Amino acid sequence: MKTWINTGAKRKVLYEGKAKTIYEGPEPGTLVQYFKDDATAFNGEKRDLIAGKGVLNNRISAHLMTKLEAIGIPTHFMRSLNMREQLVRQLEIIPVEVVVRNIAAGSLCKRLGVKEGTILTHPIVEFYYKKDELGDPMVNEHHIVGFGWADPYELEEMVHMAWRVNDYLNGLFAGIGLRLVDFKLEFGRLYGEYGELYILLGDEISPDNCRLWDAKTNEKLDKDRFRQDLGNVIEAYEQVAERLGLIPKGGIVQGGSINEQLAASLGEIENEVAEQRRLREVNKTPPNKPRKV
Ligand code: AIR
Repeated sequence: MKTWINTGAKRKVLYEGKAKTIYEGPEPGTLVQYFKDDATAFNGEKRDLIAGKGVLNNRISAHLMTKLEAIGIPTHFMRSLNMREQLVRQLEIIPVEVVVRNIAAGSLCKRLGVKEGTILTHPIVEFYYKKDELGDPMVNEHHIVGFGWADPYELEEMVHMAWRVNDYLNGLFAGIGLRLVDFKLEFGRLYGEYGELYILLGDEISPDNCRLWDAKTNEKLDKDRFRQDLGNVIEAYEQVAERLGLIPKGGIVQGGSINEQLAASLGEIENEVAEQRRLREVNKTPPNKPRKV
């Protein structure tokens, strides 16, 4: 299905993030997520451009969200529009990041002195308050409910979904020789045609917010290559996309720039299950106005 989309200069920017720009979507209740090549770490202190990262993350996230939707985890992803953009449902963002850890790495090691690579026999769920000015501080269930960021039912649903995502992605990545070390999820609210509330997975799932290690060598194939100056950042992202079968062998970035023609020729990814979801916002579109789908 092709979507009318205004790629001209007049399209309204709703939010300018560190790695993505959010534009107004083609119909009410939708947004366009544009994946930039910008990479930042340590709350934006370290930054660089990594040619092709946006294209790879757009594709990887579209694929993983579609897979999750197919096992009954509702996501905001509707379909990819082009190599850098995807159409998503507009959600009421819940300002909480949910992190799941299977293997110790990153801030867990720093905070608790655990050795990197330690297998966590009981995977750990952590919460962070989404607030750049404060550097996304760690919080617990009481902060989330007490400050009204989410109610107890919503929180339970988010944690339940995070466990399911962890189980599913662990298996999916194991099948292509990768260890899912940890990842971060974001959620939002959506109201159905009868006013019922859905909690949907939002944001993206990509090597920008998952730690992925090669199962045999433990080589890091994620954003830690950038954070820790390990080099070959784009090659690592390409490795993940290639193993998922999303780009041809040899990659789409050559000599520091993306092969636009090759990238544009990759098929678009569509989340058919999500497209069928009946929602209040979309149904509010006046019937006499031609739908641009
Ligand atoms: N994450 C957390 N905030 C932003 C991101 N991308 C992700 C990291 C890592 C996991 O959450 O990419 O996969 C845990 O991060 P950390 O820094 O708390 O160890």
